[in-house]
Parts: sequence; C-alpha cells; structure tokens
Amino acid sequence: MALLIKTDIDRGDAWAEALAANYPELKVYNWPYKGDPAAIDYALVWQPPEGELKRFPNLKAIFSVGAGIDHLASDPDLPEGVPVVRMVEPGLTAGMSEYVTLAVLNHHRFMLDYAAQRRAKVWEELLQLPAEARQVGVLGLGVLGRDALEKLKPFGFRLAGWSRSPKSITGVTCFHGEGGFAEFLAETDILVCLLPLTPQTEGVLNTETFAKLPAGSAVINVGRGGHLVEDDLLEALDSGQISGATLDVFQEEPLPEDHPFWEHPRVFMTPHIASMTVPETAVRAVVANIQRLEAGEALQHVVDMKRGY
Ligand code: NDP
Ligand code: OXD
Repeated sequence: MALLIKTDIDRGDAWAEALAANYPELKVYNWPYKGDPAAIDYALVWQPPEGELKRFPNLKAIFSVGAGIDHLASDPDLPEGVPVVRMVEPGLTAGMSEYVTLAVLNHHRFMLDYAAQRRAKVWEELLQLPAEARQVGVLGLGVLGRDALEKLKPFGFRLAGWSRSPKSITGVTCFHGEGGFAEFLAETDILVCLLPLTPQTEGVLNTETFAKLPAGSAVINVGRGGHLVEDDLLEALDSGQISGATLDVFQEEPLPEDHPFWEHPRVFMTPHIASMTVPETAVRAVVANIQRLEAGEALQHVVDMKRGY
C-alpha cells in the first residue's frame, strides 16, 4: 500500500518518520512523484496543483493536510467518487484554541491601544472591563469553534456561537441559520470567524454584518481570507464601528506589499499560522482512518463535497 505526501511547509522528515513509526507497512512517497501513478492508494496533500490528483487512477481517499478543504474543492478536475477527508487532529485543534484565546484577550485587554500608546510614548491606563461584560461570538461550531469556546469558558466571557444546524452547548448561547444571524451579532463584542469557506460563507464578514454588531466590536478572522470583504473592514475600522481586527488569513496570500493592512494601526496580523497540523499527532489520525477503510469500515471526517465542508 502506498501514500503520496505533499505538505506546504518543510517539516524535514517529520511526516515520513511519524508514518514509518505508526504504519511501517505503508510505502511513503514525497511529491513530486515520478513512479507509476497506479501504485498510489492514498494522497495526503495541501494545495496540490489543479488536475494533478486525477493522474492517480487507484486513489482510495484524499486526505487534506488542513482542516479546510477549499484548496481541493476549487480543483475542477478533482477525481470524482474519491472521498476527501478533512484534517481533525488534536495538535491542530489545540493550536487554534491557543491563537483564538490570545486574540480574544488581546482585544479584551486593549492591546492594540497600548501598542499605539507605546509608539506615541503615552503612559495612560485604560479602564479595564470584566470579562463578563463582553460577549465572544464564534461563527462556526465545528471541531475548532467548539474547542475554542471550551478554552474561553474559564475566563468568564459571555459565549455565543452560530452554525448552519441547531446546536446545544453548555454555557454557550447557540444560534443557527440566516434566521439566527442578526440576533447572534447583536450582542457580540468580539467576533471570531471559524467557518469553512463555501459559496454560502464567502464574504460573510462584510459591511452589513459589521453594522449588526455593537459599535466598537472587534473581529478575528482565522477561517479563510475569502470570508472577509477587506475594503468593508477598512471602512468599518475608519468609522470606528469595528475597533480592531486580528487577521490570520487574507484574500491574497502572501499579502501584497502595498496592502493597507500591513501598516494599519488597528490591525494585528499573522501569516496564516493560527494553527498548523502537527505531523506527529496528525499521522495517528490518518493511519487510523486508512486502517479503518482497509478493514472495510467507514472513513471518519469525510467531506460532503456538495455542502463544501
Ligand atoms: P468543521 O467542519 O468541523 O465545522 C464547520 C462549522 O461551520 C460547523 O459548525 C458548520 O455548521 C458551520 N457552517 C458551515 N457552513 C455554514 C453556513 N453556511 N452557515 C452557518 N454555519 C456554517 O470545521 P473546523 O472547525 O474543523 O474548521 C473550520 C475552518 O477553520 C476550516 O474550514 C478552515 O477554513 C479554518 N482553519 C484555519 C486555520 C488557520 O490556520 N487559519 C487552521 C485550521 C482551520 P454545522 O455544525 O451546522 O454543520
Ligand atoms: C487548515 C489551515 O485549514 O491550516 O488547516 O488553514
């Protein structure tokens, strides 16, 4: 049995070593693969060139290196009938919850203001608000959204979430669908986007959405750049409707050098690193899934390609 790997960042031999340790019988090949395409059973990929996966006639499953699968869904030549599996693994989940907690606390504790004060050599205390005075609202109550909310619980924020289907989560006020969107936003002071990018969620962070938030809210986008209408955010930051933003993902990555976000004093940004798949833990999830399929059981975390996530 053979698996072909294409990851985005060089983790040396971490993937190969973890696979060898967890599944010695599996032959592992790195991209680009020059051998017989028919010999490849599984692909573990991040952003493969369009049409490339179609070259492998015997693929039994395509594993996404990331939780998001938009990099696969956008391939018009993705092989039909081959299940696509999204990444669900504890390392990726933990990293995202760390980032979201950090970003929420940054906004809650006025760190953008203190950074501005520091640049201007201003020594001034800003009035501190208790956590319960703020609502953190998470768009997307999937694996990552739910874990981030769990990790935020001990701080005492009021917590809310929004998803496509109804949910019930202890300590979180849950809203769903278009009908619940305005009510969810109305009380949300710090908005976190952890949605998958689909035709339905594209551009969800826009002027209309910002207008429904309380004035001076903060926005944290860790979903995909396509969720945010960047010009709408710039306008909302200028007007003060949005007081600050933490952005990890962008319409164009890497962010172009002349993009206004680079210099914007109310934007904290990072280069799509909110979380990363950890080979050592991710391999266990992939191997368990391959073994399940080989034993005639159903794969876990298969994407519904019609739904887009
Ligand atoms: P899941 O598939 O587990 O969860 C997706 C959630 O979004 C579900 O709650 C789903 O609702 C909800 N949702 C989907 N479509 C809609 C819609 N139209 N309206 C309302 N809610 C909707 O995904 P994960 O939590 O694993 O990952 C979320 C995203 O995070 C990834 O797709 C990826 O884009 C991003 N990500 C970013 C990273 C980074 O480093 N910046 C790292 C990892 C992931 P329902 O529950 O009803 O199905
Ligand atoms: C992911 C990502 O989807 O890193 O996992 O963006």
